[in-house]
Amino acid sequence: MVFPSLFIETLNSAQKVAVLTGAGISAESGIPTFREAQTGLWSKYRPEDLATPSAFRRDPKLVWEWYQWRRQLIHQSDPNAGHYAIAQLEGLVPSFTVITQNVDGFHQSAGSLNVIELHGNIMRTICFDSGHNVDRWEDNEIPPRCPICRSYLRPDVVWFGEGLPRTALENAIRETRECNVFFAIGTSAVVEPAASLPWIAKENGASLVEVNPSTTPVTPIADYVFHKPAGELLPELVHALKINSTE
Ligand code: BV8
Repeated sequence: MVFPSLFIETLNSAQKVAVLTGAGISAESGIPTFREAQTGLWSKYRPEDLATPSAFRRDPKLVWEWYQWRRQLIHQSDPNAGHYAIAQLEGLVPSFTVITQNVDGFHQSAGSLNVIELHGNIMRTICFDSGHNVDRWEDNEIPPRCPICRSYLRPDVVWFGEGLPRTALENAIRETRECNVFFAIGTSAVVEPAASLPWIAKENGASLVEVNPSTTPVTPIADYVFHKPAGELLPELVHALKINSTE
């Protein structure tokens, strides 16, 4: 793929780059995105109706088993070329931050070092009442109970209606404000407050880049739009940058 020369020059001269990723970056790893219908057993549920505290209170077993199904899917899957390309980009830019809405940990598995998890991580488990991390538990009740206070355990992810981890959100907004180039990759840009980050970047003078086969609310305000799958486009971008840097 031939990239606009100004785009390559902008990236090569960028001191700070921030990347916002959504479920689309993990689509080529075989992880269904939120916008696609959940596959198989879960196709009759909407994620927004499962990923909430009230859904968990109403039916803790159902919600726990949904997360167990997703954890299994992630265990059986791997980061894809898009994750690895982002990890390589980190090495080509003086300051590089991945801000992810995903909870699968694939950016870290692919080698990205500076990752902000806005919505937590599905592999971590916490006590529903205290919020404390729980690494192991005895009983095989579903959901299992906290060994300390006996309330239910839950995945350490941010549900709809819950606040994001304050430090993660503050750091994400700071990096978004300060970056020269902001990528929105594989996100439908609907879920707040993450969805506002592209606008914050644009308002603070960043060049805004979107990588998504579909059109989203970001598309009309982006400076560069690549309607291609991330796993295809991003390795080509890394290749173009490396060639350019040797010229
Ligand atoms: C908050 C973790 C306030 C869990 C997630 C009413 C009541 C309460 C809140 C609200 C309300 N109305 C609005 C809100 C705010 C709400 C919200 O935004 N709702 C939406 C539905 C309108 N937000 C919240 O509730 C947030 N909290 O507001 O709290 C508050 C403040 C202080 C104190 C207390 C409360 C919390 C939001 C976080 C929810 N948790 N995930 C879990 O994973 O189970 S959200 C989850 O959905 C994801 O993390 C992600 O953020 C979102 C899905 O979006 P995407 O990642 O973009 O994925 P999607 O499938 O939509 O799109 C995929 C894209 O990829 C597509 O565009 C597709 O074209 C593209 N694609 C596909 N293949 C590829 C590709 N791109 C590139 N390459 C490919 N190969």
